[in-house]
Amino acid sequence: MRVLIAGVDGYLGWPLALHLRARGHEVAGIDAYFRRDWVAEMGSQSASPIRRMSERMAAFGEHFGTSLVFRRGDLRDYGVVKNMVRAFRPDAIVHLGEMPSAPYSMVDVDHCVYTQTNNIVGTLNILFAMRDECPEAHLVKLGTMGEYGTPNVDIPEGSFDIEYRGRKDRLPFPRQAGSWYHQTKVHDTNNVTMACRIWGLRSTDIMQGVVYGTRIDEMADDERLVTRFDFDQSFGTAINRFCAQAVVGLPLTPYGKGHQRRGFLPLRDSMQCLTLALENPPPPGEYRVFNQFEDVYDITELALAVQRAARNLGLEVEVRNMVNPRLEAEEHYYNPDHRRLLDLGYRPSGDMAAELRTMLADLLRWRGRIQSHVHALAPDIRWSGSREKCGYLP
Ligand code: USQ
Repeated sequence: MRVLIAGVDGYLGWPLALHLRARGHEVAGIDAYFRRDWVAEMGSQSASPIRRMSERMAAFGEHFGTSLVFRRGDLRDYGVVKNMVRAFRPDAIVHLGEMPSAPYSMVDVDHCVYTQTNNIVGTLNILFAMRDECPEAHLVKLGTMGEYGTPNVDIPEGSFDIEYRGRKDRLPFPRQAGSWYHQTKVHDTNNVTMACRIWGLRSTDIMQGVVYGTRIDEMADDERLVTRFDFDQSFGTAINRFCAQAVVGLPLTPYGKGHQRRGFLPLRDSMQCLTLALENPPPPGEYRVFNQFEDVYDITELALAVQRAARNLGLEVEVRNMVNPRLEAEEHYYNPDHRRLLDLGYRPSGDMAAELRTMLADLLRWRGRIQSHVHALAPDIRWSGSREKCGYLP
């Protein structure tokens, strides 16, 4: 299969290129390196020493005996997207090329508008390029579990059956995003759904939980193939930040009450699921949704799991709750369905403790890179609008 990855320089895009190539697929990628710039804007860097794309490509060629087709380009430019699609003629496009941080989108009006423009326009350009150049192709689009928010009822996979005044239908489950970033994914969902309905495109929308981990088997022990690992207040997820805090000896910081719940899955399982979606496309005209995560954890449980894994490596760290810079429910019901990928053959690797050990061991090697940007761990982007460092709670 010929697969075009939009956002191939990112945390998921790069390992996906390796994973698909190892399974014999032909892979092309497009990226404008914006993630590197956004993280630099946050005063940080990837803890893992990711290489320039030219070095990544050289290593890719050595490992797989064939080069990665790569183009540097901005998805907001329709000409760039259309030309890439026309030249490569993909059977599938995996769209990972969006600005993925909730805090970054909440900084101010400029960051909100930038996030919405970047994400929504990029997706629209891909949809139009598909209509005009490859209408048979399958769009695998990265959504987020955060589209659903934290409703007080069970969350189905995308849609639910409803009966109202004696009539029945299947309707999209209400989306209640909690950040301008998550809201872009809701808008994308609406746009992709319509493109499938009116143009007969096919798409899988992946409502993915928080992905964690530093490696997949295809990286072997070649550091040139490593993927990025962010820990700053915007691009570091809670699990990444806890691991980074542990290796530099800072307290782990659940925000507020610390009972926010999220679905998690390891990087290697995210690769497995994206591949299952690609290799089992829906028929033309179908828009389908997969909720993609393995286990649900409360943020405090997560901090305690990182604390235990760190202790096993001889690192003693405290867990100290911090003032919450976000406006969100700090204690809530959370029970999403996730059957469809399991039905397709997804086998969860399921061992968070083992994955945390590997992450912490990798981060210990890269400790100097975290230490030199340790200030980036302290949150000050308040969702109410101010910019004031958050202290620990008593
Ligand atoms: N949190 C802490 N302490 C920290 C950092 C975060 O308690 O030091 C809390 C946050 O307040 C939040 C929860 O942890 O309640 C999760 O935050 P996160 O930054 O780990 O994840 P989130 O903002 O939800 O976004 C991440 C990815 C995003 C993806 C999403 C999937 O950055 O791209 O869409 O996870 S999901 O969470 O399922 O919506």
